[in-house]
Amino acid sequence: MKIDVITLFPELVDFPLSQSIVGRARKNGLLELAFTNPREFTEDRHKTVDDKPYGGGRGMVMMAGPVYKAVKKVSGKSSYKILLSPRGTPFSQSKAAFLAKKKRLTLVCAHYEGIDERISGFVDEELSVGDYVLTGGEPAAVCVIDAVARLIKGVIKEGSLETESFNEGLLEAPQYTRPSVWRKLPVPPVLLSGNHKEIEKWRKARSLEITAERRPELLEKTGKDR
Ligand code: 21W
Repeated sequence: MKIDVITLFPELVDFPLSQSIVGRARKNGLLELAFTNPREFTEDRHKTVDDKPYGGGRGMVMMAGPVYKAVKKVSGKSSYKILLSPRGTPFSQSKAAFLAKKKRLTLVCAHYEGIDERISGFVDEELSVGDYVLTGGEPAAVCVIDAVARLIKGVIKEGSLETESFNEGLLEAPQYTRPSVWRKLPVPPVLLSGNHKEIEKWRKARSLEITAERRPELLEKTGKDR
């Protein structure tokens, strides 16, 4: 898969995705990232990419022109275009799975107080990564790319994905590793028992318990037929 990222701050996206699993995927050629800076598509001496909002208000708004030119330069009809926006629809695991099927993506990152609204007609959809305010779309692009990259075949070990499907919409049971007692805190004995049936039962129970406690809306979503 190739992903084009349109951003004024390519390093904010490039570096976090040069490490660990995604970094390896890029080295292996399973994922190609390319960065395009709207500043390269300005006409004036000062390379202006933003201006004051019409109607007044604080901050600066990114101009549609340079962003539009950057998008047109990198992505033909074949690329699925996403604008990262705090007003977008919520990003999710199912959206990641949908995007992982695409051959090419273009992610557009806003900065400052967002991009001129008229850019929205030139993207396929707008995504948000949650109800909190970021300084720009770059950390959101990192989240989306990371979640999509690990679904590309060969990026992580076969089998790690299949059982997952976001744990059937529930939160996962807690995990433990060595030592079996740490600061007087023991690992739940069932996990040391070797009884795989009991372990499975314990995990399912903890999973339901912790989901009911922390994210009750996840139980309602898929029903309680578990
Ligand atoms: C933050 C852009 C706030 C626009 C004054 C009057 C992309 C994001 C972003 C940003 C505003 C995502 C205003 C979750 C996010 C993003 C930068 C709004 C409007 N100012 N997901 N009106 N949270 N954030 N400013 O912030 O670009 S996806």
